Amino acid sequence: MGFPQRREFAVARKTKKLTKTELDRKRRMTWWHEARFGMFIHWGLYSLIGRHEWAVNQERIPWEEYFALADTFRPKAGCAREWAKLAKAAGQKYMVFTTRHHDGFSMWDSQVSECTSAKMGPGRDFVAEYVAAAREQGMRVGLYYSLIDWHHRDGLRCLHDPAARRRFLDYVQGQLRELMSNYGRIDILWYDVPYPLPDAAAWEMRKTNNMVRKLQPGIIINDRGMLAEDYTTPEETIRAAPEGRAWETAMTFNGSWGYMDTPDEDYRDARHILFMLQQIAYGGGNFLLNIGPAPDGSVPPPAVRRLTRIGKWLKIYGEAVYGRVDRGGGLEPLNNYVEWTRKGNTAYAWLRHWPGERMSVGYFKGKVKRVSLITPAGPKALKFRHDKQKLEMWPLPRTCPDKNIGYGIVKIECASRPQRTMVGHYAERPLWQ
Ligand code: H79
Repeated sequence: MGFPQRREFAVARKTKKLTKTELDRKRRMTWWHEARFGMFIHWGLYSLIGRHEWAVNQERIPWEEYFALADTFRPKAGCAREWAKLAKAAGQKYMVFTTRHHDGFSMWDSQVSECTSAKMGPGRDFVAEYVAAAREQGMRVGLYYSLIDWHHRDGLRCLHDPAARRRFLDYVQGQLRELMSNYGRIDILWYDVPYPLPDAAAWEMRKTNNMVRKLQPGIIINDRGMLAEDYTTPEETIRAAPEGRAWETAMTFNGSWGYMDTPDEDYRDARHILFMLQQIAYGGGNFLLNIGPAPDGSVPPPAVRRLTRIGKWLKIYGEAVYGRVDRGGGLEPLNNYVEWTRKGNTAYAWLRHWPGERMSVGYFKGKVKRVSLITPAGPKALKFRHDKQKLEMWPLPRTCPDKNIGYGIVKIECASRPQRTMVGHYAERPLWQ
């Protein structure tokens, strides 16, 4: 697993003058940065197989057999509402739903395909259900769309046959037009796997994204359509994009995007998710955490349990995560148990091991104004003493006030930018290299 490259978290240089394109991007990305944490949902025919969303490809399952699964795809009513409620309870602020994955099964009433959830088995428009549910819970709405299509007759032929490419692009553009026209406001378009065509020109991506933006003026588009667009998308890893570039880590809970009934211990646990959320926030990124609902639409209990605990934690400590968290830099971890996020002149110390009744942070710089311990009952002022060597804070309770996940937050408000580096003492070195 990778972690942000601390050395890359340099402090923002003097703000250069932004071009209009950059300024527009900055404006439309504001809510997204402040939201920080989103829910990814992979759900489709592959969920009925329950062995990863690539099963049809990897196991060479015949198409007739695969699409026959649609006949038994009978999810319960209102499942999308369950996901949206769970996302809200988890403290997630946006959702991204697989409208069509690589298998070519469209989860809405697409007019340009025969393989849809409306025409086949379920007889339902899941995109419509999802969008309504997300909106109802106050979530921003994202749509995932796979460019690769394993099932479409021109999905591979498009590489060598111009007529096939025309048909395939008409299909892709037709589907995107439907998604961008028929479901009200869409906040995010999350492309995936631009295979097999070699470049953006072959995909007609400029034209397509112009159409998308014309239909959805505020939309944010990811970088998987062979154009950089609005943000970079590391998958199953945490790696910061260069300064000035937005990024989002998409991650599974248990190693599969589609439903897979793995044992509880295969799920990344709540403490680790929080650790990753902190790492990502420190690096100025977003976290899109996936669930793979079961065929009936229910969310696997291990994911529900973890998301619920994380949401309970974020209700109390969310200010260290949401809003105008600055890309970090210069706040080095204290051994392996205190990490940081920063908002302007305020540093949040994330304690995943409790130090006892006093806390001492060596090499801390910045004019400290106020220190408080965040607790479920609200903030509690701490005494502090700060000299060249260290910042000392007390009285802390004997044990971590967070009985839910055992992750505490101490808020250090300063009159200047807080910093903790060991330059001049020991060479600065990233912890994870
Ligand atoms: O939807 C989830 C995954 O199914 C999908 N992205 C997440 C969000 C995905 N995961 N891994 N991959 C896709 C692998 C992609 C492999 C590719 Fe290729 C490399 C596609 C194109 C280049 C190998 C070579 C497979 C096709 C050609």
